[in-house]
Amino acid sequence: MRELCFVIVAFIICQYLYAQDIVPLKSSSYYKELLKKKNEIISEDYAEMDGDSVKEVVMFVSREKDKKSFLVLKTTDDKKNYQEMIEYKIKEGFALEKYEIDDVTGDKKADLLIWLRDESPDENGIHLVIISAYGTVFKKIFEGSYYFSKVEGSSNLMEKVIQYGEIKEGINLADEDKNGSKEILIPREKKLVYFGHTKPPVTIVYGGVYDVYRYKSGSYVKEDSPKVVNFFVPVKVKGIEATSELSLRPKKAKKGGDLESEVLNPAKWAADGNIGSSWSPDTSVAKKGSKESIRFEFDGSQAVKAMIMIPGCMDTEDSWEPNNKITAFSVRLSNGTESQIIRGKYQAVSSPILGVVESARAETQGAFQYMIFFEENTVTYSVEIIIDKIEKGSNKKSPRTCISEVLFFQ
Ligand SMILES: [Ca+2]
Ligand SMILES: [Ca+2]
Ligand SMILES: [Ca+2]
Repeated sequence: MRELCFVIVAFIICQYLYAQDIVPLKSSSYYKELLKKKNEIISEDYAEMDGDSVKEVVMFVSREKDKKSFLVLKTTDDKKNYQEMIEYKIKEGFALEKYEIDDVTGDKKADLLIWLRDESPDENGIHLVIISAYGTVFKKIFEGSYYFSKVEGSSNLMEKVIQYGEIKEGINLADEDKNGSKEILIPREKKLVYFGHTKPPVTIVYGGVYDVYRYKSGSYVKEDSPKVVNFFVPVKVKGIEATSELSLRPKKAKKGGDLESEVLNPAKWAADGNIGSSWSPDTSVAKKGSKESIRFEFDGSQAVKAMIMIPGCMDTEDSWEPNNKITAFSVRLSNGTESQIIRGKYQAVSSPILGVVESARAETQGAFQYMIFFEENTVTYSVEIIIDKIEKGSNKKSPRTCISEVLFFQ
């Protein structure tokens, strides 16, 4: 019992001596001065921020004229007083949402996260400031804002929004960086299309673009390339068939052999992942009045949200212009529903197609692609593209009709 008492007394003495070592905040002249200047202390936290084993004081104060600030304090060298290492003044028009003391930089030292709200009546914005110690210097290592879209809530009921995935609105801190620091992701834009010709008009959100900030030697730096998130997932094609394939027929049969032709542009080249290879029908064997088509089959019943169709011959840089351009084609699903797409008349599409967007391709001058959006919940075993109309290329002798690549998405 005596020994135990001794230990307890020693412990109390040690505590007292340690407490004597560093002056308590409230008895410091810094604190008295602060109160004298009519500062109101709203909160007071202790955290190790710079790695010297002495905790810093994080204070939230209301200064004169209702101006609020965060202060990070360190003890003076003689440990008899406190000094301000940094002051972050909350900007006019902003209010404190919350603050957090957490390590976001991955160095096991606490950082101060100040979340602010834009108080303007017609704005809904969030603002984040991160204060951290880099070596012995306390500084602001990140400052960024995000404004929530106002469309939500007040959106027109006559319009429909099909959102194929989630865009994380706000300022997102993600544990994605390998060095242990958190990555900051802020949505920059949505990848969307708007079709005004449908009843009701429809907006399809199929992806998002985020600005990415990474912690690099003492500061959060914005990455040059944003993070692009695509909600569409590619669908594998199981089989491809075409009404004909452009072939080279030998003029003479080999002795005793058959007239064997060499296929130049097989159907499978329309979905081989290579823009430079294409399917071409063999128009010389086509029956009069019949249309050429190519049919893509999936591995069973498949949900299809969109497809990209890249027409034109792009095997060489100058093969696009001399060859034929497909200006009208139909898309037929396994249940027989069919819709025709006419270049430049995209409002004329019907079920199962919701809308079409044409965009230029970078490979060759003049080249373009059709991005075709299907109605919601479209399911099919196959997609057939029927060539309805072509515009002859400048090569009058033997122009080809090509489909370079077709991609499907679910
Ligand atoms: Ca410290
Ligand atoms: Ca840290
Ligand atoms: Ca190809």
